[in-house]
Amino acid sequence: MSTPLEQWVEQQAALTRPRNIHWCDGSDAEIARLNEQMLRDGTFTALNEKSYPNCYLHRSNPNDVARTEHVTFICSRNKEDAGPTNNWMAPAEAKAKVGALFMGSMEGRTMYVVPYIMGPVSSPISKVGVQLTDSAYVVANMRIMTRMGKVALDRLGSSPDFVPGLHGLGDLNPDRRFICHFPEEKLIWSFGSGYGGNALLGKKCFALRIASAMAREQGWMAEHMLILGLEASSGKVTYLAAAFPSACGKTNLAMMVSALEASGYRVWTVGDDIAWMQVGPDGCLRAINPEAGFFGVAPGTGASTNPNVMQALNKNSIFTNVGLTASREPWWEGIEMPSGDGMLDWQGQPFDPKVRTAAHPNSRYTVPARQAPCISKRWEDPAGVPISAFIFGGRRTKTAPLVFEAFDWQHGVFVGATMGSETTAAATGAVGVLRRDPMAMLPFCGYNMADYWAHWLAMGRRVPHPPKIFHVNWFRKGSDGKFLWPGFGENVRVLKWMLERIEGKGKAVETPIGFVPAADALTLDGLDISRGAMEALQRVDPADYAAELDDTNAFFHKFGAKLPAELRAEQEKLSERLQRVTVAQK
Ligand code: OXD
Ligand code: MN
Repeated sequence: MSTPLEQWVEQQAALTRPRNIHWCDGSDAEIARLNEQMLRDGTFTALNEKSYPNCYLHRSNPNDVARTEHVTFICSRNKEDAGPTNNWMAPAEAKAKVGALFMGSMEGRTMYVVPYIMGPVSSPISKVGVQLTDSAYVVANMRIMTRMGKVALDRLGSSPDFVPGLHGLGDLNPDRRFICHFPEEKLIWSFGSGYGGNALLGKKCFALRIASAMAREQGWMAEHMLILGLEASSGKVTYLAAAFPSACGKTNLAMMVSALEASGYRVWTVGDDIAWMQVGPDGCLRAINPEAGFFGVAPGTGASTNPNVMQALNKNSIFTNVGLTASREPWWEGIEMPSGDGMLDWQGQPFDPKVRTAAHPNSRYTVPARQAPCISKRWEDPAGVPISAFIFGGRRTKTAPLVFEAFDWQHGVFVGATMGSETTAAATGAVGVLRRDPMAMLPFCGYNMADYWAHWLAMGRRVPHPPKIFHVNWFRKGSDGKFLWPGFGENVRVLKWMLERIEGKGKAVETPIGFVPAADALTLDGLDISRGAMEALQRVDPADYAAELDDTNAFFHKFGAKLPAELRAEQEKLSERLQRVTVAQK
């Protein structure tokens, strides 16, 4: 008798008609063979064996370098269940349209069966997925980003409890590219792209879009959040989870070398992109990182901005769309190392800054998390780590202060729901355009965002000790157009204030949008920042927030009657608080 997995693989093979089927065991011998094969067929270029042992460069098709949100679909039975912020396609239409593309698409190719676990191997919070793909590059990345192979098959046994994902490269024609999610069936179909966020199905497709739908049904949370442990001088570690849109510094924050290390404040990394959280027996939200690696944005990463990842990525790593120096080392803008002469750019052409940057702005490294010197001792704790605070943040040149704390859970959900951020190169489309990106989940929520907010509100009632909620903005600029806050390792100063608030100690003043640190509450010793810059960073301008209210009103309007009444009430309360200060100032 074949297992449900074997039956599904057989059906998909009948559709895609591969020449061979290879069941991945995740072994060293297997990946060595695949790497050899990719070196031979040009998918991989070997890097300097001395300085970057077991590392490879991959240059993708230049039309396939980022997530493609316009061809990402939620295929729920009812359009309303996808909501106004997702693209929707009826399941039958998606099956017909994309099924026709899959038909025979693996002829002459190998179909890899990639069983994987999202989360620590023995954690009850973890889940199994199985991806079928005709891309060896995807297999190599999945081996770093998940617990892949025999270990997952052993966990699954003959159970039908896995999330199936079918992935095919097709001819990489952007007009025949579809990333489809079937939340009722818990199924993923991705066709026509080899880019990580579209093709490593464990990541955005399963761990966020499908998992968010599962989490709502089952009473837990799947969030686009890093998880870090902040160690205080007492040695106690407090865990925080932070949601920022793509390419807004989650990896750098999660792996930060603290500017306050001399006073005993250190940061430990649990995860850099995704958190799965359940209510623990202690009444706290317990979080695991479902991933096993970091798929980080390379440009802007260097010894001063993220020394931890720089130490992690010089072995067993894959680099996608970066430059290649004459000594066969990877190079990107902001790496803080000389490139020397004779560098090739990410398209394999002699580097000419007049033509293009050396690395694509969304070029990536894929690195095993365990290689990071800052990895938390508890990063694979099967019970997860207890989360004491959530941090929301966006890339805002104006309006949002460095940090504020929400008044309570309901207000915090409103703060998350109205988050805005300027777009980045992680997705195709214009960069630097302000858009509302609730909880940094706009591209990743597998169902109607209004139902998602209702789920957040319900979780607040369900968790006996809910995390406090903060909002940060590292990106505010002064009138000279320069960033006001130095960011990176200095961000620990803001985290320290949060810790003090969690412990009921940090001093704060109330503003219409929430509590901000009192004038002397942030530890600024050793930091060269003027009083004027600090004031500008922390300014809450009622006129800016009134404009913000109009924008969020228009955004909320899209959700019609589905918008939770609590969020409308928070909107009104904010409006009243803003009016009160405006009148008082007159
Ligand atoms: C990512 C993204 O790759 O958010 O993490 O795009
Ligand atoms: Mn992300």
